[in-house]
Amino acid sequence: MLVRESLQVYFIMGSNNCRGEPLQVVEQALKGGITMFQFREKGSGAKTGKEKHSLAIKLKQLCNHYGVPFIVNDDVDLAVDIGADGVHVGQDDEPLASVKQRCPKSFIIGVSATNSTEAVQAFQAGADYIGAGPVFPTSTKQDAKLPIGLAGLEEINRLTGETPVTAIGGIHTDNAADAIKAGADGVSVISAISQAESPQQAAQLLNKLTAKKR
Ligand code: TZP
Ligand code: MG
Repeated sequence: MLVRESLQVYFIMGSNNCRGEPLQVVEQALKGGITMFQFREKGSGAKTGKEKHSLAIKLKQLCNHYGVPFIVNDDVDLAVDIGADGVHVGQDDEPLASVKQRCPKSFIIGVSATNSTEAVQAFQAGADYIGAGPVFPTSTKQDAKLPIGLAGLEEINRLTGETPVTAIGGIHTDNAADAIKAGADGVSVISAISQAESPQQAAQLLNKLTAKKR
């Protein structure tokens, strides 16, 4: 599947983001129709070392079973080691050129951009997709930059040519469709699914709200 299509409902999660058991939450999200998954194990209480490695492998197997790409946040070594489908890096992580050198050609490599300058840099450096945001206020990421709003998202879309863009930050079922209208290829969410009463239903609804006539 093309990266653009896989971005439709991009669920991002670490063990400290969910109410229930991580494997169960991700399986429900997969059943509901997420189209990409990112393992983002960071922040207080996050697993490290062997525990992180072992959870990553289990989640990767689960995603493989549902045919959904499994992306690792930040940790290029882990992504390569376990044969993930890709890796996602932020502005303060390893530079894209070096990440590309260390990863298989088939890897999907995503880059975060918090403004249009960063987005254009990521586009020029050959990112496979750009995570643009935060679009709306979020309490999930403590050090998140100021929200760029739908206007900021539109601008990033306009300046980054054919590079697929996913909207991130404060995206829920009430504003997911607006992000698509602003030109995003899909939405990236943590709490909208991980904290939902039913992660499966939340994923299902997000899938409906972001479906485009392709
Ligand atoms: N990057 C920008 S905002 C954000 C990340 C990882 C957090 C998104 O979490 P939520 O709960 O979907 O607002
Ligand atoms: Mg990062």
